Amino acid sequence: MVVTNHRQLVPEKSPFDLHTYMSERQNLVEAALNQAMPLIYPERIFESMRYSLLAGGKRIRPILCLATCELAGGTMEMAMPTACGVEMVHTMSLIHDDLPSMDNDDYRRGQLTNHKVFGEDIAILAGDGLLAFAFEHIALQTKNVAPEFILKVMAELGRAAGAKGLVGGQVVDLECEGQVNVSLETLNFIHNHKTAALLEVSVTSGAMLVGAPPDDIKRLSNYAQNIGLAFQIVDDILDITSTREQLGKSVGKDIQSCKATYPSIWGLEESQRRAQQLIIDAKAELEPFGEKALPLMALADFIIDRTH
Ligand code: GRG
Repeated sequence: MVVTNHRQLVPEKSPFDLHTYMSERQNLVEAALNQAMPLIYPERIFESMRYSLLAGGKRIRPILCLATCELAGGTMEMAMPTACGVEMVHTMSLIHDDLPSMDNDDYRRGQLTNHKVFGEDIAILAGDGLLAFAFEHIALQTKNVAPEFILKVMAELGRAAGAKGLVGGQVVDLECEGQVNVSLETLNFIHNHKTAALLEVSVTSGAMLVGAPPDDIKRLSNYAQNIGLAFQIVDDILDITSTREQLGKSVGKDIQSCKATYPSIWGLEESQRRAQQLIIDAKAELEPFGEKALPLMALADFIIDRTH
């Protein structure tokens, strides 16, 4: 723990070259996604799915999945189809989130949103296509992993994506639109489901593929829930403090639409402090894993240090 002049608590940083680690894995994930989704007939839908899937993005979810598989004694090859699967589900959720009937956004990942380029009908179908393909890809392409572990991962991903996860969080978010006095409990429900659920399965699935013991999965799950909430708090902060060029998507929408966010409840400084505390708590869960957890420690730091 580092105490600054302002007596703020700042999580201790890990001695790890995260930049190199992330860019190596980002390149591997890009190549795997590109190969998984070739441009075939009917080209229009594959073009639309590839447009969003290969538009960059930080690839934090697949990188977490690869990291926990290695931590648990597996290889990146074993986890790559699942890593691609979680990124496909994430990308489809962004496409649908941006639709006029949802957030109605024009920019995502530094380019026009899917429906702006391909039309709403194709954008909905691109999301559907990516969601279905994520499961097909995990089932068919995962190698050297026991079938029961693959099945468990697919079940957990289905749960995280559906009404007990992202879909449920999105529904409550839509219900709260335009409402003043959204409670902290409701805000936490929204983000535990909309944001943390997919981060959680990204983290736990890597370890599940090698049959990690329940205690380890529990610790990883606690780590993921903490970084998941911190991730959303930072997202809310960046919507206020960042620019469209930096984020690659529209900014300032939360304030314009009077949306309940963590900074609207706690203020910016307290939101920052709470995000930092969540990162400290997340890293504490990893202590029993020792050196093996260095990448996950550094990824937790990245979540609050990120500028986009
Ligand atoms: C999953 C079946 C299914 C439907 C989708 C629309 C919807 C239901 C849910 C919305 C989920 C959503 C968009 C949550 C926000 C999560 C979030 C913080 C996204 C930003 O993630 P980053 O910063 O983005 O990792 P990049 O572009 O870097 O990947």
